[in-house]
Amino acid sequence: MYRLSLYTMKKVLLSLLAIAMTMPMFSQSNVINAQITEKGFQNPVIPGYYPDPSVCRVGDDFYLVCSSFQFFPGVPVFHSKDLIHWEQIGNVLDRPSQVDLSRGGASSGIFAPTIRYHEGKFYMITTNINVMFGGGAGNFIVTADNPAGPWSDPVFIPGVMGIDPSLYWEDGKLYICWSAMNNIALAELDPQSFQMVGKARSIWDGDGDSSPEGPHIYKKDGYYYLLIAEGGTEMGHKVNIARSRNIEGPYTSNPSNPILTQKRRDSVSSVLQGTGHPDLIQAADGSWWIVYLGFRDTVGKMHHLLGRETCLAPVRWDDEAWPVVNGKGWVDIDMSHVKTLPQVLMPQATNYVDFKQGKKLGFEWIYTNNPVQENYTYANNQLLLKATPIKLDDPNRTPTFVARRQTDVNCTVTTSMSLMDAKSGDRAGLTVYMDNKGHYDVAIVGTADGGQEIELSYRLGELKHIAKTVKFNTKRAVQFKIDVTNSHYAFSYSTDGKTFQPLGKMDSYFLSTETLGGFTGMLFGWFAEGDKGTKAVAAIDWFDYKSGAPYVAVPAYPTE
Ligand code: 6LW
Repeated sequence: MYRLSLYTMKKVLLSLLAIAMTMPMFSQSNVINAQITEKGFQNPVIPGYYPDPSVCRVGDDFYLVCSSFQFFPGVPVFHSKDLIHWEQIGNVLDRPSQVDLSRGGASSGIFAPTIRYHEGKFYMITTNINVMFGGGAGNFIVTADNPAGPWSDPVFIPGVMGIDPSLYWEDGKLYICWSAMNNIALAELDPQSFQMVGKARSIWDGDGDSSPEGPHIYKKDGYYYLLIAEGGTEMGHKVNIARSRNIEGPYTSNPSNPILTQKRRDSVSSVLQGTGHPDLIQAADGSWWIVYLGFRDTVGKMHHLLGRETCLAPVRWDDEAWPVVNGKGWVDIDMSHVKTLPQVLMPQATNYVDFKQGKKLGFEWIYTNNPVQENYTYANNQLLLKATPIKLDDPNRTPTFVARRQTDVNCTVTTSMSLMDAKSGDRAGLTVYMDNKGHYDVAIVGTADGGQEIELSYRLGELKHIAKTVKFNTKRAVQFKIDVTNSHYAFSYSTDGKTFQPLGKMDSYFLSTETLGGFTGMLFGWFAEGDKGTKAVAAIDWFDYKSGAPYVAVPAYPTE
């Protein structure tokens, strides 16, 4: 079902392509740390919904970008010295003038980006699916002198019909390759105007699996290597490679393809599945690495929650000059056997957020579509969220909603908030959010008698249900807590910040990507909504995200 829905989604998108052929961001920095091992590392290296990684290197510094879909700001940028520990240093698309997300629903918007460094400049190229749906040129380039930004406004490239564009420079020429549905296409771009020179040509169909996509071209020892993903971004995802002496082909498949797949006998029961969408990088010491996405089947029964996460593996070149991933063509969560680059730790993440002394939300906080910035203000050491009639459930619209990713399987989220000027129909709270069709909410709601209640509710597709209501007749702050394991989200509330009353727990299974579909992953955030004319304002005091015990994998095929 899930496979079908994603497949159908891509099909619809690509058929539309075929037809088309004829806020100021915030200052606080956020850091994500992979688990440190004396030797080696643990996958994912960037946990949580950070898919479709692309990486470039400048000296000893690596920069990586991920896709972001309907969320704003778009395309998070990370910095690392060792490919293991990454710090988010900004977002490429952090001004509404760079990205129109107004028309898209869940998993629309910004698809896979590529980041490259060329002669002193950074380039990021990606696809805005919303623009393509509108019949426009969806692929665009932005540039920057500093990967932390500011990045330029976009230059769109008409004639590039497809997704997952990538750039390659040689001898003053600039090439673009991309996934054009059933094949990989190549064209030359004018290096200044980024417009197409001549015609696009098909250079490789892949190895016969569905969805040849995510192409990148590299040159090594006289060969052009064309690295792609095939099989679709679900369980059958894999990495294939071909090469040619000529950039335009013909390309010859590696006889040992796929060079990465978890569909092997030894890896099919690993918790890490769906590995694909890769990018290769050579470190300054000459070693080769591959970044790729994978998802963790943590719910069991082949269901995952945290989205597709950024992973890493070492690469060597065999005697026939083909790359070998992790020595065996499959990967693990535990990569402690790997000899790494000298490890350089990044500062700890700022998981506790308050708004004292002018503090604001950091780079890692995201909104759906293009947010209305006036609905998010700071006053009296609080973040104020203005309720609007646009609901969390509404597709293609921007509700008052701001969230961060779930980055641990086990974690606890707590917040303190109050709701001011609430009437019946007004609602503000903390949500466990996959998308507008799937979320679990704990909220303060206004009542007809001018009072307030606490409400636990869910939306799962067409199912909407209020699971519990608790009388709550004070307008002081309430604390909401969510205790998270691989199997459940358990909700509780407190009025003194110490004693929490349980409200109920809900299964993670039903919020999983396999149940709801889509390309994103779980978020925790606040929302504020009401009926027409609402004057309600939610006031947030603080938010605390605490990582729990590291997840201990259960077999992907439970034996019970
Ligand atoms: C992306 C494609 C893919 O454009 O899924 O996993 C699409 N790979 O390459 C959305 O992430």
